Amino acid sequence: MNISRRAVLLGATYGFASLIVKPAVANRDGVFAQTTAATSSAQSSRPHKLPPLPYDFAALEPHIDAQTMQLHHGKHHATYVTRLNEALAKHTALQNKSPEELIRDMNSVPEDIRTAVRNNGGGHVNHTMFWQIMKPQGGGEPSGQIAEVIKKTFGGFDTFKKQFNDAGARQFGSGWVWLVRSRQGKYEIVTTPNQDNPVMMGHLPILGNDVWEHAYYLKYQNRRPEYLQAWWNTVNWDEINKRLGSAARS
Ligand code: MN3
Repeated sequence: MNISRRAVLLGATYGFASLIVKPAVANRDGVFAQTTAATSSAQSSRPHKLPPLPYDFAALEPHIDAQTMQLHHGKHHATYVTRLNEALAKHTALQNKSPEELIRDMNSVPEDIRTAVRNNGGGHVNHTMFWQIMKPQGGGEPSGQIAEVIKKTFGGFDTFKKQFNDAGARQFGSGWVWLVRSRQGKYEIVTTPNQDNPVMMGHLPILGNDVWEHAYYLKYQNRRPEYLQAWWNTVNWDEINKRLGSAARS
């Protein structure tokens, strides 16, 4: 009885979520569902782990300083992972979901841990992307498919950067600024508060910059626009092109 009642409740919740989120991700959800069912024990993502930084702490100097990277990865991101695992400890049904799956359908997460998963699952997903879309000796002009998207959508890289940086500078308090592919397939700049990720709104994040003070304060203090400008010198366009390819297929 408990099981069937729970199924009904989950179904109702899921149905509600699907009104909001489904159109852009229906195929991908279908694929995920099959994969999870077939290989749930082998593919358990619990406990979630802090991914290693793909370069040295000092590798993004002078644009992002080594101490900021060390604290940002080793303390801030690590804490999101720890707290996500704590939140999921009593919810075995959620333990085989990837962090992305968890946050994509927040309504399916039990209410008692929903805020914790939103903040810490979001923090884990956001930072995992963030380390990957930067690299030593990065930056320069965009290349490949992302260059075409930027030119077609914004007219050119300079205009895109200006709009992105302005949005990041205007984000009040802590949050992120993103380039997303919307549910309608349009490319847009959006901002999110706290550790919210665009998938919570049905968008697919192509790239994003962290505008929490912990991302820049040691070097830039209150000069967030200066950090936003310098950040482009770290961007890994190859990785962003990979993300764009995945988004276009979903
Ligand atoms: Mn951060």
